[in-house]
Amino acid sequence: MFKNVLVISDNAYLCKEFFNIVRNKKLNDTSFSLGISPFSKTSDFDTPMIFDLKIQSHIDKIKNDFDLILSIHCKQIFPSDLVNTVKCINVHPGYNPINRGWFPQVFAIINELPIGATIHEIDDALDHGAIIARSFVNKENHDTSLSLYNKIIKKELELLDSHLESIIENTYESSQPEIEGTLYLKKDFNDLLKLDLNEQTSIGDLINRLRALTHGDFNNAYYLDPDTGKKIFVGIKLKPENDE
Ligand code: 0FX
Repeated sequence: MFKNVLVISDNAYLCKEFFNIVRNKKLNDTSFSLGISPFSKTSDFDTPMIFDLKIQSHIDKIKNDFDLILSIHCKQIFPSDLVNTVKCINVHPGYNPINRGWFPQVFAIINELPIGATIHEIDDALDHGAIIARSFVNKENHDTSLSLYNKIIKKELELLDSHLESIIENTYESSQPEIEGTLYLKKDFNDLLKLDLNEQTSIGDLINRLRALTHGDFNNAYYLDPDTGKKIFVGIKLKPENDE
């Protein structure tokens, strides 16, 4: 049974929902603390500690004070020293090993792959360790990055709700990913953003690219205005008939 859990995150919404799950479960023998990265806004979180995983004294403090680290969208890479000393578990917004890495729903739309959410042990590679729980979400042809992301976040919280006790009690079963899968990085996302006005493509591929890059108010896809050289941001609106 783990007694001192560090929840480390850079996602305020998921943190809030996670601590609601913890409160509802009345896990009285375990204490949960919150840590965030130095680049996250402290005021978005409820009294967090700040941990920079590049600073050895911060890593040593974590190793000393906690017996389980739960990463819920923490944007820092976990150093080997940490993952090989303390049990580290990650909640990933993709179905491992199909959708490893950065903004997985974007690549699931572009590459027409299924997607879901995964809870897994952290090892030395990204989104790679033994799988504790995973589940697909219903990806539809009119999903944008945002609508698909919302389904995945909901699924992550469902998985946490149903597996938290077995994780805390250290009684969960896990299995190794079947294959290595594909790992997408931030650079792969950035490489998708600029649209070449002269590129020949199918309407299907163009719609997929635009829905993969449409995420609320984010200025993602753009082309350069041939007259002014200015970036013109592009998004797409999709609505199935009879959908309100
Ligand atoms: O916290 P998170 O939802 O997740 C990201 C990675 O996708 C994930 O693999 C990693 N484990 C985690 C630590 O960080 O990221 P976010 O809150 O920065 O962005 C949420 C979504 O917003 C993202 O999936 C796509 C969209 N987005 C975000 C940014 C910053 C955009 O479409 N454009 C952007 O510039």
